[in-house]
Amino acid sequence: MTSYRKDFPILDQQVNGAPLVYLDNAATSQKPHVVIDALKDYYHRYNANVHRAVHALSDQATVAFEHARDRVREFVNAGSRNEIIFTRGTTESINLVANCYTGLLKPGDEILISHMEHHSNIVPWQMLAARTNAVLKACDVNSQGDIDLESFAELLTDKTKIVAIAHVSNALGTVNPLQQIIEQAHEAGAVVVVDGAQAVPHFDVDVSALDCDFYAFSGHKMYGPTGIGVLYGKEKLLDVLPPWQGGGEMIETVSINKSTYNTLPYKFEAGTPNIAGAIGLGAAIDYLTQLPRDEIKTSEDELLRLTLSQLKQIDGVRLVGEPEKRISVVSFLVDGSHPHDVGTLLDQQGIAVRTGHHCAMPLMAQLGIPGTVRASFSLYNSPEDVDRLIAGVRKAVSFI
Ligand code: C6P
Repeated sequence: MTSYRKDFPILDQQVNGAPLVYLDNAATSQKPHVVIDALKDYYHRYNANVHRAVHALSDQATVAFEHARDRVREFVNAGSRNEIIFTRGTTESINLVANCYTGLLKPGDEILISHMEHHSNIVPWQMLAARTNAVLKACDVNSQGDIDLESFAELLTDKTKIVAIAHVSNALGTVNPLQQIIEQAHEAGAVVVVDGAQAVPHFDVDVSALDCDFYAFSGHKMYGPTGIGVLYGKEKLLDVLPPWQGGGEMIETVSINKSTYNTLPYKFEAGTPNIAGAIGLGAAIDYLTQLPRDEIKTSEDELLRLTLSQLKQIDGVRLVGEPEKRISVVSFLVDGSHPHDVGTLLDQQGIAVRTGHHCAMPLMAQLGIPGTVRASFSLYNSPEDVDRLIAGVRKAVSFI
């Protein structure tokens, strides 16, 4: 297996006296040279605003920005570039949809989510429900960490107008049976919003094959910069949704009392966008798509298998969630200790993990725990990183 570690300059450093083992990839991934170079190149050579001027630099920036949109379209296999809206990230993408549906829901309509969702896929729907007097419902998650499909089917009714569901759980790594969920939701007449933040970094996503209505993701979890993300939406739905933010770029004409709006995708991109971020995201997609993704998935799965089997052998360690299908994310607890203490002891050994509720408090409540220690793997992690983690956990257990 090729090592991709050398592509990521930040990994070549010592933390607390030990070589860095970075296992917090679900929070944000590191950036390869090519992405850092793309950002630098934009600011060094052609920084200018997009779509607004006739001068050469603006033209060059616009071409690069729009090229990034084309790369995103190909990456998720959307039917049209009009369906790709640049946002700040998954959170903003979901907020965009939730805001735009304000005028389309009526009192008593229902929004269905799951207990597994990240707060970004809960709070915007609570706010939408409060604005419209719609009802927010959440299906159960079982103790394995899978969505309870019976509970989902029970809660899905002809009143359900929106189903919002994660493709992959950030806290447990569960890969949800999206195809089935989407088919059932469509039969009930609901649109489906997918939170794809944890999916796109790990496997190919085809929004056309999935037939989801909206798909949200962030650049920074898939080797791109922070502050840039994507909302994919079916063109026929985006066409009828009203814009959510007003300002430059999203308009066609403006008079003091009235404005007409730009065509897609610009109708949803008010103001100067994150130009460097979009260009950096395009570079991240170029980087990812030239790699053997299936091979990388197999190696990430092997790291997951190794970690699970070795953690199970440590007395006092309890794995949280054993979902049917999962990506390389492992949540666990150490008896008699708070996750933060374990995380701190690992950090002292140069191992970066995340601890806490992972912005999934309703999931933690369903599982009856306050939080977990979470190790999340990426394409640059290796079996040596697993060895370091296991040795680190053993040491932490011996201290506690
Ligand atoms: N999860 C984690 O450590 P933003 O912040 O907009 O890029 O992504 C929000 C988000 C939405 N959905 C899921 C499934 C996510 O995992 C995240 C971000 C990070 O798990 C930070 S809380």
